[in-house]
Amino acid sequence: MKTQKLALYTGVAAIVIAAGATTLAIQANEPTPSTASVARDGKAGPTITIYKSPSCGCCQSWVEHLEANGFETKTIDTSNINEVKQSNGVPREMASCHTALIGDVVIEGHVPAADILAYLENPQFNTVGLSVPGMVQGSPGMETGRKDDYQVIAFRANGQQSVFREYTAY
Ligand SMILES: [Cu+2]
Repeated sequence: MKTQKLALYTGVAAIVIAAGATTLAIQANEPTPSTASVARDGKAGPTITIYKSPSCGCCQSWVEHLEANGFETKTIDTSNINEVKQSNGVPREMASCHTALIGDVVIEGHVPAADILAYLENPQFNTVGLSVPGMVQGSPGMETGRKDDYQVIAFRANGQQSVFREYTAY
């Protein structure tokens, strides 16, 4: 009788240990694959809406640069891009070919994807967004072979500007 009881207890203990080991294994393995897949397929990027003229080729190239960096893009062709700039607080001296919106953040012109992500992580107080004014050769979407120096500008609606990032000899 005594021996039978002991055998029963030992059996129960073995089952509990086995179940515990399975739970531990699941907990240890689960977070790793999901985190890795988010980073790998690059689907975690922000959603951006791009307003551009239908005939703007460098605008389209910039959209592709964003997509290659994990952004979800929505392109809206418009024949009145200046109106989009005005209604979103883009000063005339900040203007470029296309205007893009991420929520209420304005991205004007050929701003590199990395700078957009850095700005979104750490938005600057009272700024409207970022701009690369004009059409700088060498900036993303403007790969002509020439690489001119340029600045990414954080701008305010009142016209104040600060240099967010500078590209020289890149
Ligand atoms: Cu352009």
